[in-house]
Amino acid sequence: MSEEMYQKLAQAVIDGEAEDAESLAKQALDQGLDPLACIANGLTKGIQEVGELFADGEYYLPELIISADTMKAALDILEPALAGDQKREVVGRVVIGTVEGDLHEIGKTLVGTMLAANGFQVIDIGVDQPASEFIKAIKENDATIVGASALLTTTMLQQQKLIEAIEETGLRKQVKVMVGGAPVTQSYADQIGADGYAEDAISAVDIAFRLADAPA
Ligand code: B1M
Repeated sequence: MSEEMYQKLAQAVIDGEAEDAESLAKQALDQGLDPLACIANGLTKGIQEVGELFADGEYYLPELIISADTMKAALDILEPALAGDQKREVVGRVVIGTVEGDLHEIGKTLVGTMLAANGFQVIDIGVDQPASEFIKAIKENDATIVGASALLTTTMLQQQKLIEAIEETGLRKQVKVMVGGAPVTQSYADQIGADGYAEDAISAVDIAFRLADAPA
């Protein structure tokens, strides 16, 4: 039954049917399905397929936008169920955002939701954020971890610029840097001097616990 639901959720994203996606997300919760599994095995599979259709020239920008909006509509229903799962004391304060020049928000938001669900206080500064905004938020919130997401090969360079800017402002000892996003790899993270790299939202939680020096 769950496999069928995952496939329906994926298809709704591929077809850009937001109302279907919302009602499927509600049904999935009513049926007691794990919201994280619905996101990972349903919605994410769908948006990945959309990415491939776009790369193959079968989908254009409007379809990409409609499918992304469809995924967000279903996430709006599933994410609160994730966040309600686990309540703990605040483990650390994380400033998270997507780097300058990059408008991709879904993965970054999902990582933020998973961190919040696992006891981190998350300050999400949004997309297309220059290093100066990350730094402002780190200072204002006395953050211990900063998370920078990048989905484009062109914008992942901004993650390095962010680390350099943090060093220049003398905050490097106070804050650990975690990077992620589809084109980012562990070796790139090592190369730019990041403290942690996570491939997906689940491993981001483990990495954040390690960076916070707290037991998972
Ligand atoms: Co864009 N886009 N896009 N796009 N888009 C990609 C990334 C692309 C791979 C599609 C493709 O060609 N196959 C391609 C990048 C190519 C490249 O650089 N190598 C691409 C392109 C080219 C573009 C434009 C340039 C298209 C154009 O205008 N011609 C343009 C750029 C705009 C800009 O940013 N300046 C563009 C625009 C868009 C939309 C705005 C239409 C839309 C985003 C809408 C939105 O977010 N509100 C969009 C979408 C939806 C995609 C794809 C299809 C899906 C991205 C997504 O949401 N995935 C994407 C193809 C793909 O990724 N397969 C694509 C689902 C999400 C859950 O996964 O974001 O990877 P993801 O996040 C994961 C992990 O990466 C990780 O955990 C998350 C959860 O598991 N993670 C972190 C992410 N951030 C992390 C941070 C961490 C740790 C882990 O620590 C801090």
